[in-house]
Amino acid sequence: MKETTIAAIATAPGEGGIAVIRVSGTEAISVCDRVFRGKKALADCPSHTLAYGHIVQNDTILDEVLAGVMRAPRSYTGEDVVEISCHGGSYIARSVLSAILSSGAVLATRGEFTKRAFLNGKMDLSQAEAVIDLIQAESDAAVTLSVNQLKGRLSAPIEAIRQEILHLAAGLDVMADYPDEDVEETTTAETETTLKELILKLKDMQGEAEQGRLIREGINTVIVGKPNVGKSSLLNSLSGTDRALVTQQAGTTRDVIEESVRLGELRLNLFDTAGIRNEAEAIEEMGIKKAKEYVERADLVLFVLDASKTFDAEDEAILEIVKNKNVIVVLNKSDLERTCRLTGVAAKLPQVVLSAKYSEGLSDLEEIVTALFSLGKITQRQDAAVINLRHKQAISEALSALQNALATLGAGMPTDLLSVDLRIAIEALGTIDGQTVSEEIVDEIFSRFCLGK
Ligand SMILES: Nc1nc2c(ncn2[C@@H]2O[C@H](COP(=O)(O)OP(=O)(O)OP(=O)(O)O)[C@@H](O)[C@H]2O)c(=O)[nH]1
Ligand SMILES: [Mg+2]
Repeated sequence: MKETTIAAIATAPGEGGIAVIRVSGTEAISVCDRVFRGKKALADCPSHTLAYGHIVQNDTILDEVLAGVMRAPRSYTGEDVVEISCHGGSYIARSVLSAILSSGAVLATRGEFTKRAFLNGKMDLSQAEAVIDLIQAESDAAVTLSVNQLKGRLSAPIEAIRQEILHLAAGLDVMADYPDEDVEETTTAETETTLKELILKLKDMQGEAEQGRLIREGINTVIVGKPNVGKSSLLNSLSGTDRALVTQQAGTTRDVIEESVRLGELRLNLFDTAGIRNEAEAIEEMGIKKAKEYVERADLVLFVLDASKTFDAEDEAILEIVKNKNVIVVLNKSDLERTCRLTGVAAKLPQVVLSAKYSEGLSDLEEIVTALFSLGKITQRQDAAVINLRHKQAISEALSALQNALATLGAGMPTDLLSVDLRIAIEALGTIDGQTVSEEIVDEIFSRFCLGK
């Protein structure tokens, strides 16, 4: 089937110095030549050169442009590509695009340029996903991680692991097919060692993935504590807003308030909750129930105490709710005289002394959060790659298949059973760079792109 030639405006909508119309496909150059008037035809221009000229439709000059010609396969999509830079402003860009469409191109769908790049082998699927992440990245660290993924830092190690499993599976197949032959035997002990190594490697990648998620999507941080300790003040102080209502009255916050804030290199998705106390009114009870639900899904809990009050049984009760989480004890109201003494489990938790009201000590909090998630390491590591939910699922699928294989081996079961597990792992890892991924998933991924990319 002959691929169509596609075109779209590649630059952001709105006013701008220039706008770029990108055209890709076997007919890209001839389609553009039908409306381009320059010293010579684009068909006669060498690859990777710019030609000056005009876009003309029905004898009317639409705009003065520069057209860049990139011949296959040395282009973004791997096909012939023409990029026409015209004057900015959506009216001009749209009329140039419309001229190109009427001379034979069709409008590109979302992500179609990048999808073609993938289908033509210019990048693998995880690299294509990195393009989306890069467009949507919000922090420097997230940009670095996406660029790494774009360079193939994720697919290369995954592919290496996949190859090792393939090798292992092939060895087992040989043994199954020629049980009596004196072929080089993969011994059970060797297989076991290899499996264990592979499992460790995948677990490592999972850990890295988790950190990648925290950097890109932010750390889900729930602020809990007794009423009136300054939870809402902390949210306001960290976000530099008056988003949450602060009063001297205990029980001010009734519903969960959410605000995303930057803390140095990190992004925290903060959730301010209702103060937790034993003798709460019915309406407060609902808020408290919600607070507990949020704690369950939290990556981090900021347990706020009033440093000028004593640590009591109610605080102990809250600690009981959050104890399985990453908890930082925030001793707030450091401007007042300190009477709070932490005892027992609480004394062993990481703690920070600060004043939410006067925004003092916030950088100490940043330091502790960074240390707790060892994110300092990952933001500085230039070779780390971000892993999205799809990659994560593929890795866990492969991981549990390998663990099954190990168990099968341990139970002394026949090796062909092992092969089944290995195939599952190979299949799962192959979906990461798109070797074994279904068309549906490919379409879903590219539909997340913006037009013209
Ligand atoms: N002195 C001092 N007062 C503070 C500080 N932080 C908060 N406060 C005061 O403590 C009171 C309660 O603050 P909030 O932020 O509303 O406390 P909360 O924990 O959200 O309270 P609830 O929503 O009722 O659970 C207010 O009067 C704040 O001004 C601080 O660092 N120092
Ligand atoms: Mg509050």
